[in-house]
Amino acid sequence: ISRLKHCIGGLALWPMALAAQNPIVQTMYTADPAPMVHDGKLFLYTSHDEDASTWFVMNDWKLYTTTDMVNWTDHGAVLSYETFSWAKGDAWAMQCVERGGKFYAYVPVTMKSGGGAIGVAVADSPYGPFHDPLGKPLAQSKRGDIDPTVLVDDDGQAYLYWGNPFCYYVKLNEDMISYSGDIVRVPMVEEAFGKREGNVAERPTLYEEGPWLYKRKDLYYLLWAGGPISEHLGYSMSKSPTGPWKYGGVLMPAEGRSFTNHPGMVDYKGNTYLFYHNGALPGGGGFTRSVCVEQAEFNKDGSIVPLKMTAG
Ligand code: FUB
Repeated sequence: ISRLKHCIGGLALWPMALAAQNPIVQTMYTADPAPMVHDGKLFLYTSHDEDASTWFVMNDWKLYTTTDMVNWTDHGAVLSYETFSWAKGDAWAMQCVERGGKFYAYVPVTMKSGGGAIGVAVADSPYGPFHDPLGKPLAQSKRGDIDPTVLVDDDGQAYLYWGNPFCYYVKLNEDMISYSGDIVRVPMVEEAFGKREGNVAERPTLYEEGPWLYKRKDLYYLLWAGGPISEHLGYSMSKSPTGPWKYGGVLMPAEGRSFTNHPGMVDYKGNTYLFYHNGALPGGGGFTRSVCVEQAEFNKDGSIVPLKMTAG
């Protein structure tokens, strides 16, 4: 089914209630989808590609919502790198989670002093307004501080993962804006992230960036974008939120005009959805991307049935 999406007064919707069509957002370039379910609604935060051809130009984060996975409402930009007084740009992949009625948006930005860092902004509503409670970064390693993902586990402990080319995690405190203990570097081993062929000096495994922490029953999943060259989506599984991780295989092969991809998985109304991005819109490419979604299925052993993009 191929139909054009119409935009009426901030409402991005399909003319009839039909099956969802990819890309979800056809009115601008969006990337790095981060779904969150709250109060019966699916909130989809995305980063936003300005129309650029040589490198990422990304200044703010957008919000779209749905209750049927078909009709999406466009809420515009809900957060910008300017929310963080210490940041100078690069509003890359974020994730928002709810805890105790507050909404915490974890973001990567480039600092005015140079280098990347993970910041956190807080709001009383998923629509914002978000403010920076710290006035400084939440977490910083030695390098590659991008792509934060957060899971609040059933026992209340929250975990923050992030990083490229390394994968790090910390245990967040109950306030969600501080952490305890050291930043831990996840062992980059073949058993956890698969074997990379070719030049493996710095990246011995397939892991590249874009971790997404997801829990289903008693199993934890770390979804990620993998290399080499154009990114595919891969995943690792564990019985614990801190590993050891076991490589699960390719979740979605590299395809299409975007050299990056980025996973976001969520359960909604009895189904599980994988959000990702590609360059499917006209003019689409590595710096002009579009968010898409596929329904995910699981095998009895918990492994995920591989998916293909339905728009390239
Ligand atoms: O969107 C900018 C960067 O590209 C993200 O941080 C990565 O995950 C990749 O999608």
